[in-house]
Amino acid sequence: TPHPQRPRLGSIALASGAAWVLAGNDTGTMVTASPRLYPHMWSWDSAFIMVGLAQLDVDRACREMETLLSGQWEDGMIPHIVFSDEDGYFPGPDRWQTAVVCEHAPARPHTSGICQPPVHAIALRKIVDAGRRRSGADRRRAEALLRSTWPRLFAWQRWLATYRDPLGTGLIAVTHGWESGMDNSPRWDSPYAAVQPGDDLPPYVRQDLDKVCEADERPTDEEYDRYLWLIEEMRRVGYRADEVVRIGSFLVGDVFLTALFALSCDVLADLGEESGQDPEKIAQLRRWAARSRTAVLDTRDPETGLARDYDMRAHKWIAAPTIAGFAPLLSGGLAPQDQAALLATLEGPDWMGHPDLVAATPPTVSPSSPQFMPKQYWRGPQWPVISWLFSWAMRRNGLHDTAARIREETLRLVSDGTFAEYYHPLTGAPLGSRSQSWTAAVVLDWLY
Ligand code: 9WN
Repeated sequence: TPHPQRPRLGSIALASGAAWVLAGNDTGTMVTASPRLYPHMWSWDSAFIMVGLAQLDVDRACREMETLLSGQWEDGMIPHIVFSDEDGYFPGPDRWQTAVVCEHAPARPHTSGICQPPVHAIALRKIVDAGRRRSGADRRRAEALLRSTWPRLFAWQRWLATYRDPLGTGLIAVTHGWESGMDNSPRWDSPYAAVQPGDDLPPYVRQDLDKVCEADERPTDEEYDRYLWLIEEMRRVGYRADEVVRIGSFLVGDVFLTALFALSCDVLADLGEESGQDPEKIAQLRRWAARSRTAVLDTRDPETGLARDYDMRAHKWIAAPTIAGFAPLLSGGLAPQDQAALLATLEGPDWMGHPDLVAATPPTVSPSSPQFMPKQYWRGPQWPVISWLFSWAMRRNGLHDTAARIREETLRLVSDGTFAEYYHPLTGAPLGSRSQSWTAAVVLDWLY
């Protein structure tokens, strides 16, 4: 192998290391996204964390869901951050001021005012399955969580369908790059280029840079000005969902989030059928799933077959060579020959099969592209959690071989035991935060 110097832990050491990471980041009510860089609960992180916790302790996984939903807004939105009482992350509650300016936001816990990808139905699925595999108290706890949580997750999917489908096609829009979870992906370069921070952007001090090894693993100051400006725009309209979509400088149909929306609608509909929920709501979820699945397929570039985001402000397609191009493999519905072609692209020499990769797992940007930056956050590194998501959805869609390969290769990548946020695809070096909870969580799921 080209990198024999990389340390490697066996499965048992790796699983116990992962359990230690989750225990170490647990405040009692929430497992923070990471110890220093992210001392709060992030929406989509928490879902993956629940997937890991479900393998260790069903009751603890249920409590994580309850903590997340204690921050749900009255209109149904699950906010992208539920804040702990820790300091050390900017922007914090003082900057967001959601409870001050928005009637839908809870007074406590403090929350941010934007959302993140809807992967929570997957977490509920995992908790219910873990509870059912065990017996007695665990099973009852998980079934009770299913009953209490299902209507809340339905309201969350409905919020996205109601406020975030401005074209009415099922292509779900984000109003901030943070909502996509892939903050500085090249996907957002052109829409961000059109965002002009106002002279009246209140001053601020970043707190993230001293918590990673090197500043160039994180977004730039110019990017941060735009991130903060969009929040300022939203704060000024009281985070009203319709107003944000109407006035915000950033409005992009996010094909990756749309695929996850479709997938989650179906997963939630399945759980609804199993637990006797309102048939009309279940049918509604199936309709949303079908419409958004089609919307994902309709974004495909006729030449490459890759799915694309759509800039709803500039009225143009965004063709960046990123992992989001493979969104149809998450939401399904491809014709057999199209599915085979997209899989061949993913496994081919521009992506997982690129000869310089240490581990054959999907990088966030194609290493063959001039935009590829191997150390920079969402501009090239491999993110174990994204690999898990593809692997899980592919198994669900019957793509077992690729799913198994991604699992095996990602486990090899993370066997250094640092549980890093992301990894350098050409050296395997850990990057960003260490002891990142969602990395540990997905490793646990894979090893159980
Ligand atoms: C902003 C917590 C989050 C992840 C995102 C990742 C990063 C935050 C940041 O960390 O975003 O939300 O400060 O960079 O991009 O996907 O949920 O792990």
